[in-house]
Amino acid sequence: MGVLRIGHVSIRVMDIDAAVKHYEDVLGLKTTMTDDAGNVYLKCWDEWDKYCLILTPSDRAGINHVAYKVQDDADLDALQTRIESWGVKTAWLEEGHLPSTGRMLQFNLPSGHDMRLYAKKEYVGTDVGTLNPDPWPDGIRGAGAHWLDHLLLMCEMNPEAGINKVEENTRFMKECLDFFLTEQILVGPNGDMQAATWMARTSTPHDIAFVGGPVSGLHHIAFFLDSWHDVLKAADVMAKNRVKIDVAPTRHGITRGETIYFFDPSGNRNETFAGLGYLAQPDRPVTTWSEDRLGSGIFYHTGEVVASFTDVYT
Ligand code: M3P
Ligand code: FE
Repeated sequence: MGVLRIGHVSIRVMDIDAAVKHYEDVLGLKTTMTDDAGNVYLKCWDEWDKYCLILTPSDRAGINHVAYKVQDDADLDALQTRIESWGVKTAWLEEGHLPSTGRMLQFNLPSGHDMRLYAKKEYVGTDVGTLNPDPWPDGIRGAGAHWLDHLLLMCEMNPEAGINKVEENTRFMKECLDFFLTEQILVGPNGDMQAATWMARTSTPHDIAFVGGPVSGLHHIAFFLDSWHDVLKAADVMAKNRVKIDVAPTRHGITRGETIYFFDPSGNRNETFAGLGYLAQPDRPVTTWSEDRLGSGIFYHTGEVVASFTDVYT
């Protein structure tokens, strides 16, 4: 009951044709629908609901909203009560507000990000089906991403002014949506300030992450790959397609994930992420990264944070 997983993310792109080409040819998503406003809806081959990504034509990059799927329609009413009593206003977006999608409960995270919950989205099935399926379908393109895995939101953090939206979001996700904390970076003179958190509802190390920064925004959306080899192959696909790679294949200490960071043509950061890391459970002890070792948490091999990695986001 409650939140199942990340359902979709809606992002802004400046050149819709270039964006569709990127998400189809490089990541391997397929367009499943377009609408009159020019939005394009796409899904990965291993997903069964109609879309996980909405591309919206705009004059700037960044995130419009992220939506999580809940199990039952009645969960939305129960969660509304909890969210409102926590002190966050909610609104209903009626069925059909987004095509092929049931009613959505809309609210803003303490960091200001637009988040939605929904229970219904049109079922279209995976590309391998459900009867005696092959392990992967014919016609896989590009990196062949399996599914939208997580996103990382940059949240305003200004300790001198007493502002830490990472901590507020983390508390909100735990107290209202039953996410649990898997990992955190603690900083400050007493080492007790959350500068970043990773949280889960599934059994993977994160379904959402928050990192503190000067302003709120989108750091990246991540797509799941099966193996380290698939990550390496994805980098080859990116090189072939002249994609701007931000961080070449490496490993995170945090989550143990194998990763590449790169940009879509509008400058939205993407990640291809492999490895289930460990069995994430609500009673698993939380992993903490201290300020002096946070570089190893982010990039385990070099142990060094690249400035552009945390400074550049949309
Ligand atoms: C991940 C991940 C940052 C760390 C990012 C980690 C932005 O993206 O998937 O574990 O500091
Ligand atoms: Fe990530």
